[in-house]
Amino acid sequence: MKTKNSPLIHCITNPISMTQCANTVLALGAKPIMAEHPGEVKEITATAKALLLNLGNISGTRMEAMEIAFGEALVRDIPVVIDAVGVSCSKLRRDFLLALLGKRANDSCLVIKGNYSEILATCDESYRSEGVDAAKGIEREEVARAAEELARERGAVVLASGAVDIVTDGERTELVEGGCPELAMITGTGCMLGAICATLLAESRGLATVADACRLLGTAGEKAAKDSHGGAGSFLVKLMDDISMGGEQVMQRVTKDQLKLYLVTDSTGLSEEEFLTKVEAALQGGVTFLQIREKDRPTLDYIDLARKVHEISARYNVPLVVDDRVDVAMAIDAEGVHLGQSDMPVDEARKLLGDSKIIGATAKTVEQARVAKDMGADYIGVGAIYPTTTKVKTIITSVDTLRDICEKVEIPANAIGGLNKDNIDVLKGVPIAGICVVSAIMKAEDSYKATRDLLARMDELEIGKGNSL
Ligand code: TZP
Ligand code: MG
Repeated sequence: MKTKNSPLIHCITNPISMTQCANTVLALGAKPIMAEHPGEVKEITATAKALLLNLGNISGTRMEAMEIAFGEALVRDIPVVIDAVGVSCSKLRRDFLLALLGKRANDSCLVIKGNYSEILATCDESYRSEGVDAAKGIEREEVARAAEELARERGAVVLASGAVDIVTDGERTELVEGGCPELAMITGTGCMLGAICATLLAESRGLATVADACRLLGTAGEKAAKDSHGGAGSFLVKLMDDISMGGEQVMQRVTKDQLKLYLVTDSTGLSEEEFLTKVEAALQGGVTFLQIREKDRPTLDYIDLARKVHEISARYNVPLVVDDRVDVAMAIDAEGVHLGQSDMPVDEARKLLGDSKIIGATAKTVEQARVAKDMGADYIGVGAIYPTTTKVKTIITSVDTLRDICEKVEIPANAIGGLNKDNIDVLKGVPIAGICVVSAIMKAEDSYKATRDLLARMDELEIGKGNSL
């Protein structure tokens, strides 16, 4: 996720990783300023969209500057991330952190970040660890309890970073898995996480954004580890590459490219073997996204079939979502769900599924699409564009409405309904991410060929060329 409006991020941070933090802010499309002279920070913070205070390698000058900048951010309701580096090994830093927190009398946006030891030390004066790294063998549960208590007490979001990151506002706690040991191989990756948090918070406040920041660094780290073959130097270079070039990709639960040719399955009239063979042929042909849609199947059978489809789709690295049924999606750990207007509301589903799962929504108007997006949908299915022979309660949606949705709602939209290679020319020039089909592939004699033909026609017409918003 790149920032949209290049916000200015004021970072007062340690010199060890200052360049990395500045580059991280830049990589996300924002502007860093690392000012720390006590005589200028008030003025600088006043113009910033977020403030990062990192207690690493603290100095008297920076402490003074941080107090002034923090006061200014509180007055101006600017989001602040305090990275509690070293509070578990330094009484000076711990006392300073608590003094800072004591100055905050409003409910401004505040994130308190630390590794497991630092969060424990913030809560418990007697807790100590050696150096700035977290002690080994700390129970995650214990940290989660401390983080939740700290979040409630301070009215803040607390991020306890570790092998599993804990993000909590005291009411809700999200665990973010991912990342890799290589992130600890070089200095400053924790500081970079603080910089990512501050940057993203400049445009979107809240717990979900902090969790997104963790996910972004974790995913970029995993990719960098694969590409750098164990070298610490090249790991840092690759990590910066992934944050800058892949940032957008990393943050999205589903990319436009993945939505290009979206197959909604239908097992009607097919044996299980025929059905699975067809689905696999479509995947071989290049289907980029899969939805399992079974209307009349008992739950037990649905789960069984969905699990089999998921085993296949995983081999092709294609996301699988389940139509309507959040429970089935959870049971088989699918990549997400697709929800219609009379299904579970997107925000309720999000609570059950967590922040990492894809939620798609059906919309037939700009208003419906907007509501779905605001509730946390990742993409929209719009249709039916043409009358459909598939069993579904739907009405026709015009291409004009589809275009309107694409232009006005900032998540990818796909067209659906009666689409096949001979009639998708009406979609040329409409900024959709892709198309969804059932019959064009499921009812084809040769699903592999049908998929290839559809993709070829889409390329001819330049449909799904990543030109949607
Ligand atoms: N929603 C709107 S149209 C449709 C759904 C699920 C069915 C599309 O099927 P087909 O066979 O591609 O027309
Ligand atoms: Mg549905």
